[in-house]
Amino acid sequence: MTASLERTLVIVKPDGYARGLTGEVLRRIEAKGYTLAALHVTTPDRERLAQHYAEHEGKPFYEPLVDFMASGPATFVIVEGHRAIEGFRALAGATDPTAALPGTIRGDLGRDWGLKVQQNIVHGSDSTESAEREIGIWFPDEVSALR
Ligand code: RTP
Ligand code: MG
Repeated sequence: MTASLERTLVIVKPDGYARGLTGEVLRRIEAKGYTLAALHVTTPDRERLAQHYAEHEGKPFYEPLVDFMASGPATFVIVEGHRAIEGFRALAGATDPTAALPGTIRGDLGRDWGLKVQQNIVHGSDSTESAEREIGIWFPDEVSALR
């Protein structure tokens, strides 16, 4: 194993699930050559969402973000591959789906709906530390499962 083999936590958020875009997102991840190491569908509970989004507590979009994320089923995925954290962030595109470049998940499939929070289809961990922290929240049995 080389140091660049990484795991990242991807979430197809409730908007992506409700719009039937889960398969399209997973297709892009697989087409890029990353591995789907674990996957489950659940409506996220507020307690774990508060842990997941702790860095955003107090920001104007925090409460709408937790409400949105708790609003319905989402798909949680551990994605594996060399430099998968940066690679998935590139696939996802910019946070604001209006500004996200065409060719990215958010740029191709997302838009601004005029809501208090950006509904932007996917989440991807932003560092190795975040990835391991987030995997520990949503996949407690997979904490040291990197193959
Ligand atoms: P993510 O964590 O979901 O992968 O997205 P990100 O790093 O690109 O964005 P981040 O700054 O971590 O924000 C987390 C999520 O909060 C929502 N958000 N809405 N002003 C807004 O309306 C706003 N700002 C952030 C988005 O759903 C974003 O993905
Ligand atoms: Mg983030």
